[in-house]
Amino acid sequence: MPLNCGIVGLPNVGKSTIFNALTASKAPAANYPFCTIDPNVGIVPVPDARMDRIVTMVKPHSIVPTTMEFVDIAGIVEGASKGEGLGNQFLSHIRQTDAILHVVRCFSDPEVIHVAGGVNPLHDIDIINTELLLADLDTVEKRRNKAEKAAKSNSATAAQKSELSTIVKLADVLNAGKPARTAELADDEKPGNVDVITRQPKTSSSETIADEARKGYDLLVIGIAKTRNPNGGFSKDVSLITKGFEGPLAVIDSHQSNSDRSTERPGRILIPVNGSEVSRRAVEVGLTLARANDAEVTALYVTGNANGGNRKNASRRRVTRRNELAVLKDIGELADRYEVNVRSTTRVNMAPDEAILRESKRGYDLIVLGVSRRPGDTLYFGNTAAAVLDRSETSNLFVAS
Ligand SMILES: Nc1nc2c(ncn2[C@@H]2O[C@H](COP(=O)(O)OP(=O)(O)OP(=O)(O)O)[C@@H](O)[C@H]2O)c(=O)[nH]1
Ligand SMILES: [Mg+2]
Repeated sequence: MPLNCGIVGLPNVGKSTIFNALTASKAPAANYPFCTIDPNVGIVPVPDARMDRIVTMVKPHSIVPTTMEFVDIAGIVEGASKGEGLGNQFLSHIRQTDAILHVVRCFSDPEVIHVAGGVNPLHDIDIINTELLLADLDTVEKRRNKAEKAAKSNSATAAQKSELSTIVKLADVLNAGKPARTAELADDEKPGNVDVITRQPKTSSSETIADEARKGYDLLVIGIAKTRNPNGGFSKDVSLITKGFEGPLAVIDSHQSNSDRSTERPGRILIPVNGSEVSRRAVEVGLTLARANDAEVTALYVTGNANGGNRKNASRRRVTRRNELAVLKDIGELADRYEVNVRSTTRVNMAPDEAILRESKRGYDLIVLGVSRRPGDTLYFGNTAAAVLDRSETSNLFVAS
């Protein structure tokens, strides 16, 4: 669902002018207050450099950028919540939007009328905020009576009780002149259920992504700032986003700071392989990235401890060696198809996580690791992936089918 954004402010401050600039529309914008009465609506595609970059890599058949809807709302004046100007008409239009864009006049132009007497941005901001706050207080007080009766009846449900406690907390902050979003609500107290304007976002961004992901996608790619939990494993946000998503996952654990973003192209990519389906998938993803970034790839063959020095294991080692040759041959053929140069290397007598961590110190920009998801509330890809996540100093991309 595209987001929508309501444009609010005093009359004649330039809301429709900004709306026209944002949406390339021709809504009337003229030098008299209340030029806009019925809201103007415009929908625009949202440009995104990250999407452009993905498009150059995967060359999709169609590209559908997300959109943003702007709603240019009638001007608000002092006393609007009590019926001044266009009164409460504007409120229903603001309540239907996800975000509020507050336009404040800072230009001085004697030709353009200022409804509050003179240009004073701080005072103007205050007028609008106060009107929104008073409108919210009105809404909350209207709901309070009904909520009190419902919560105090013998058959009151938990939802009815939490609605009343939400309303009481909202009324307290609004009466103290603070916006509804400053109320400290418990997890089950949802301001979204009480239709206030100065509200908090209904959910955290991780929950919003998780809700969207559950609708069913063929691949969920997660690239967020905090992927690691300081006590080990993936962060709470990563687990929250992936909870309930059952399809293939790609989790990017970036070790670059924001200021490094311009040099984000990986130049050397390490792909641990062992012949499993998941590691082959990681090879395909790694080769795709390498081709798009003109990067070098090293395939690291890891075998667990089957290569151990025990002489009795000689025949097992021969099987392993055959497996290694078959895997590396397969990668060589894939690399030819992707037109990427691949170097291969093997580390013997070493657990896979040790082998990967040791090799990763040789100046790689990215490790692409094929993994399988294990059941549970927190995201867990097994011991090898956990060790790489906790200890590697390189950025990682975990690819799970
Ligand atoms: N000098 C100057 N004039 C501006 C600027 N922005 C808007 N205006 C003028 O201000 C007047 C009002 O602009 P609108 O965009 O209609 O303002 P509005 O906030 O939509 O007004 P209402 O719909 O009446 O609430 C118009 O004559 C605009 O040309 C600006 O940045 N500088
Ligand atoms: Mg207007």
